[in-house]
Amino acid sequence: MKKTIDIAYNFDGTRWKTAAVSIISLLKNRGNNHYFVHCVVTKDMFENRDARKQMENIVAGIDKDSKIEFIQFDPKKASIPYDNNMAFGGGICYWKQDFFTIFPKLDRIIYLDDDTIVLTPLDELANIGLGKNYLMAFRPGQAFRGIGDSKRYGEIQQYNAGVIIMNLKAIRESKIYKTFAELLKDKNLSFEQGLLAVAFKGRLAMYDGHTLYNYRTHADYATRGKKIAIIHYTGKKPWFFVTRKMSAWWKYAKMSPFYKQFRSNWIYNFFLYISIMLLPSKKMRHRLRNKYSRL
Ligand SMILES: [Mn+2]
Repeated sequence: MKKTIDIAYNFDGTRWKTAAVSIISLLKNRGNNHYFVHCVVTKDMFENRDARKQMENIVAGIDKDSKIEFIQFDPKKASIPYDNNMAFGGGICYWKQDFFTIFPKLDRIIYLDDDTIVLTPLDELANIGLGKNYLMAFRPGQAFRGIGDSKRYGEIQQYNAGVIIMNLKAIRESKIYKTFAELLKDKNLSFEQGLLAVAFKGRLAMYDGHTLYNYRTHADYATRGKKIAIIHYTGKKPWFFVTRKMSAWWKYAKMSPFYKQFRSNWIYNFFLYISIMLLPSKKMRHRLRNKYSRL
């Protein structure tokens, strides 16, 4: 019997189309696997029936044995206070520490950011032994906001939070999640990366067999000449601007019903970014980019 692999995404009503592109790449490169794509979403996304239907059609159109579901996340029930404590002004992609309760029946889950492209079947990640580890991830990451902040915690494993395998069973059984809220009071910890790096200290495994391509780090260092399994577009996004490996993203965007919209938005965003580059302050550029970018 073929196994279905559980995958989780987090997104809101503004990022579902890019999540769809990531899901297309996942399904197109599924090999012999099928996926159950669990989308943990905001209220606005959950209530967007048309968007949900379109995503369901995309999945059914590629693989009828794969499934997609939508789960509305309630921040009030979270293990950490989300309001007034947003590391980067967002929040949606910082919910993964609550997966142990969002998926009460699953023993493990593979989490993918919406800005990833999956180029290989993920059965190896789905089957790898996690042992006592709560989390398995790829290098590198940024668990602390600044250098020197790690003194309090000693040697902490930095990891990339865009692609992770979570040992939900171990997290539930150990009740380690009870430490999250207290740890998050330290403002030097970046939201989920810092929180989990510290809470899971000594139980955070690195997966070096596969290769995650993280364009913001040195490509050659990250891949070491190995085949790229997953591309994670940290920093600037291929739907906004010129990025390394952007052709891989556009290949799958082209298979989506949103291609023409992505294309015209990209042209608009490109010129927007170019004009914004002339502005003197980083804060100002960031604010205008967020306000006027089209997706
Ligand atoms: Mn990301």
